[in-house]
Amino acid sequence: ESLRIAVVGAGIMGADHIKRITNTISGARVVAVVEPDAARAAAAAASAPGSVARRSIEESLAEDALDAVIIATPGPFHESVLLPALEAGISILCEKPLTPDSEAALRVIEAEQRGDKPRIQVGFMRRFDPEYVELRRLVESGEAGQLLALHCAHRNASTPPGYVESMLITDSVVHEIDIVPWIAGEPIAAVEVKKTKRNSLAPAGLHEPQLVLLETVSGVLADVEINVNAQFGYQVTTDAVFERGMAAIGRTSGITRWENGRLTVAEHMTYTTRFEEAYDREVQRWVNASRRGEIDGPSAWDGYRAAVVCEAALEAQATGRRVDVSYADMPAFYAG
Ligand code: ISE
Repeated sequence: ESLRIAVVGAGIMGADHIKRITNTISGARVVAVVEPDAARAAAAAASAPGSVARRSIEESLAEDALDAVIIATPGPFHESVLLPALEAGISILCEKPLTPDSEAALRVIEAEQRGDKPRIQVGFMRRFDPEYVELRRLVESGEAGQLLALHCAHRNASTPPGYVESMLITDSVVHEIDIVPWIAGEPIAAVEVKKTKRNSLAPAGLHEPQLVLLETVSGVLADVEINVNAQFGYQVTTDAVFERGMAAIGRTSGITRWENGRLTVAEHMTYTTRFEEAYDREVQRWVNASRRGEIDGPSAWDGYRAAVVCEAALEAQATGRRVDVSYADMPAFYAG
């Protein structure tokens, strides 16, 4: 029996996951698409033969025999889907961020702990990108000595309508906020934000690029250039500085062409292609784990920790000060 999934939200990410599950992933099918925009809902349901369009998660839970849900709405709308899905005891893949703030994240964690085991996996897909996995292994192996610093660049061609300054942190840098402690093997202890000279091509009210400095408990510093109106394309790179050498991931590796006196290499334009392999691996592993009633990736606790760091980063962004980060104690529920 294949995993019967409802996809909530048929925007860029929801539509991408629907296609992925229908065409690439084995052992799962989309049975319902929950999307209030009728045109989007119809287009999405058409790309998943046999699925129906629903207006709310409640309606889908009542009408469809669901084993699982993928939540791909914007972050502020996650909690209202997470809570009924937890109540129903189905498997959950929740796109990042779990919730934009830590209070909501704690409510979700409390609700999850009323069940017998973790059901929520958070969509921090970079953990499934082959190069990130290699970098993590290099740190763990100690082969290059200790990790000392990370230089991260997070560049988007442009921002969608409605993208405001706080989203630099809660929507974009949240990826580095998850992946830096994962690479370093220890949590973030403090954060600082500096604004560099403003790109006049950014929409009104958005002062960026910004430099976000994440500091881990042992003092590894990660500087993140968040630069989301970079025009040229989509680029996410990490340079790692070790005691004995360096490592770099995320370099442009598309087709190389020589013509008209120029040398060009194709660059990605957006995350759905840059991280395609990561998304495919993430969703396949989540499907496989869901069929055993488990998760296989970042948990709601990771989502909570990211929300805590995001809050500190928003304060640092607003005040220009260095802000310390402290977390609640991890419940034993999440220790496995
Ligand atoms: C978007 O929501 C993502 O998650 C992308 O990975 C990120 O690069 C982009 O900045 C976000 O807006």
